[in-house]
Amino acid sequence: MGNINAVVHLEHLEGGQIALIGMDNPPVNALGHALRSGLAAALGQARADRAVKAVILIGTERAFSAGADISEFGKPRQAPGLIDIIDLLDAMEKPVIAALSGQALGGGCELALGCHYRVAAPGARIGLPEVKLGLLPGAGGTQRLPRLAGVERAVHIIVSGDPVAAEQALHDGIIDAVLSGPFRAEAVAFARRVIAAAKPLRRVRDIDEKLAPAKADPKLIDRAAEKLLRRGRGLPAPKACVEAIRAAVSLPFDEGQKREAALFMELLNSPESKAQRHLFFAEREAVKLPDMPGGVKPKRIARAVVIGAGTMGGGIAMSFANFGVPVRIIETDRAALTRGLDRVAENYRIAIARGSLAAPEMERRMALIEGTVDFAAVAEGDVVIEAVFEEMDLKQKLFREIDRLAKPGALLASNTSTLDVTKIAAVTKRPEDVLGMHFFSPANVMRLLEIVRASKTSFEALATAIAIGKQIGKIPAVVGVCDGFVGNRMLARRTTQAEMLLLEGALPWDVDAAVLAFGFPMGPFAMGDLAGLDVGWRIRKARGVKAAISDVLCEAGRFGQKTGSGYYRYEAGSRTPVPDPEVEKIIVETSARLGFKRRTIGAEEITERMTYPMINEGARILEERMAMRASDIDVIWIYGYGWPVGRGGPMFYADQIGLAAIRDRLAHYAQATGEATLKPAALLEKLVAENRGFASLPVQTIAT
Ligand code: 3H9
Repeated sequence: MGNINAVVHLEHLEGGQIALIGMDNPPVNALGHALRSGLAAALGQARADRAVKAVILIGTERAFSAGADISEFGKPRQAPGLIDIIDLLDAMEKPVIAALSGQALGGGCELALGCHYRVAAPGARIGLPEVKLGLLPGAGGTQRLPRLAGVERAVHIIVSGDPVAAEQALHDGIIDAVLSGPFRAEAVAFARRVIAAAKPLRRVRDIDEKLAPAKADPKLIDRAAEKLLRRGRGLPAPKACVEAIRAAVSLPFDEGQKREAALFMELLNSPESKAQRHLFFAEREAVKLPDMPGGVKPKRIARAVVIGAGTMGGGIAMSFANFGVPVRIIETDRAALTRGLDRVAENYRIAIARGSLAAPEMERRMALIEGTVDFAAVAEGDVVIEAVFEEMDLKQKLFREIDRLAKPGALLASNTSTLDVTKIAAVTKRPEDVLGMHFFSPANVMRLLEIVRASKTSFEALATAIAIGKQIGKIPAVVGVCDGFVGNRMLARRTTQAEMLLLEGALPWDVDAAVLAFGFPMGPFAMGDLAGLDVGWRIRKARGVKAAISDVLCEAGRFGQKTGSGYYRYEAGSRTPVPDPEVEKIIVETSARLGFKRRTIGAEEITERMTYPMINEGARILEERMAMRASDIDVIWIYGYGWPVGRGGPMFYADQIGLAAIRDRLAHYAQATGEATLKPAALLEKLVAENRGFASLPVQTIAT
């Protein structure tokens, strides 16, 4: 309990010369109202106390502060605001030292920039990640950081949103020292030195030297931002960040700060930021199981085993190695193993060539990946992940072997994307240790990890899978056992509609253009060509299902990029899809053969049919309790399938559009096409009748 209020305390040290203001608002010192008013009161006392010669502002080991309290955005503002506190710091007549440990992010970093000195513990992370919430640093960050780090570095830090380590921050001029040793005592010693030196106060707002290069060369900002803006894929926040930094260069400090505040308010009210803030919390919710008993702890994972050195197995192995976890890949024959390991090495070499990986780092990672053809190596894994061909018999056979060899208590996971994990678990004597860990291709890049809870999976196994996901930089979401789980099950609805649109009158490039315009990085047909059309063709043949156009293309040997033609054609050595009159001919003929009367289909209809049927399936998934919350589905589509972040995921998007409108359009398309899956789901009907959205649904347990 603090002595100023519940989250702030004030201590007098060194005979009263040093006032230490401590922030303790668990878990990460978000700057909510209590913390802000506590700080205002503590600063007021320190200012009034004549004995005080210097002030230290300090947080906890975990966080100096993770910034403004995101859950307060969109609610009425309560004074004092963060800018008021930073103004108080800035105007103090005695030196204020920010002592940064753990995370100093967003408003937390801005608080520190408002102080006269900044010192950090080794390993502290300092940054302005607001752009990832669709915002910009709105409490002076865009004005002060360029004054300390220079415009180029500031553009990089603010527009990427990626934090820097304390050592880098020192190099950039953002902080004054990295203190090793007991942090609090060292910070006090630093304050003593500041008092002894009695130098005039150095306010960041008054520093101008580092702005000079950008003042002399107005294009410098644009050059620094160019690449980062391309990565921002048209979102408004990255552009606004650049505009605010431009204001730091071209306007006096106070004017620049006004410009920053205006841009911040615009972003705060934008639909994109609302969506991105929704995702911030959704990501964290997706791993919370309402029925998880208290005290369940994940097991420690020191070594992983991956079975299968195909594209998936190799990518999964890389995911472990990338985060320092030793991993064994098991293959049945040496040639396949060598091919798999070569592919892994090639992927790393591409990363080096692109400049995203340092050469020694590749060596370190490759050294963590060890291949073998000896199945007995299964015994080494704390987690064993099977990534072989999608065939139930094969997987069951493997799991019998894994059960025989794996160490007691090891987590046993299948990377299946479609098969019933409960049936796989049933062949072992330890179904409680078995679950699905569904990675997305390319597994070393895609962040989504669907964790499939089978009927007997234990809570400990689930907690361990979630912890592994976090350990290797993934975004885990727990789902139930059903065909295609959550992501692929919804994707299948879109695929059906895409094919229907071709039969009814659209062409692949019309559909892809509408999906691109919606914000996806790729349309379904270009995506199909990239993945290879033969994969789905083979699965359909095995299941006795048909897809009129895709089947005809495959029969003609058009498997996509790998054969130089699919829904599009490709020039030799190029990955650029080129519309192909040959495909148009095939489509028109197939439509006619099947008795369709082709019509012009507008972009609006295409967009609706590429999104609403997925939302409908999402509603069925919730009805069947295959997902715990609507927001989990959003997380899956954002991180696994490239749903545009600015639209917050399919279920969030549905709530923004209004469920009644979606229900009506689905009912219309169901009637017009006769397609049964377009019929509005019962849950959708119920929510419309009750005038509610998906966000109003309470969290539920996964049905097992
Ligand atoms: C800002 O500062 C705007 C200003 O420029 C201008 C204002 C005028 N607020 O991630 P974790 C919660 S915008 C509210 O699991 P980790 C989080 O939801 C802000 N809550 O831990 C979770 O709750 P729960 C700019 C927050 O160790 C719990 O804390 N700042 C906030 O893996 C633990 O979080 C950012 O964007 C917050 N600011 O990672 C930083 N931060 O336990 C956002 C966290 O109920 N935060 N929570 O699920 C992060 O990036 C990570 O949380 C952090 C810790 C790296 C700090």
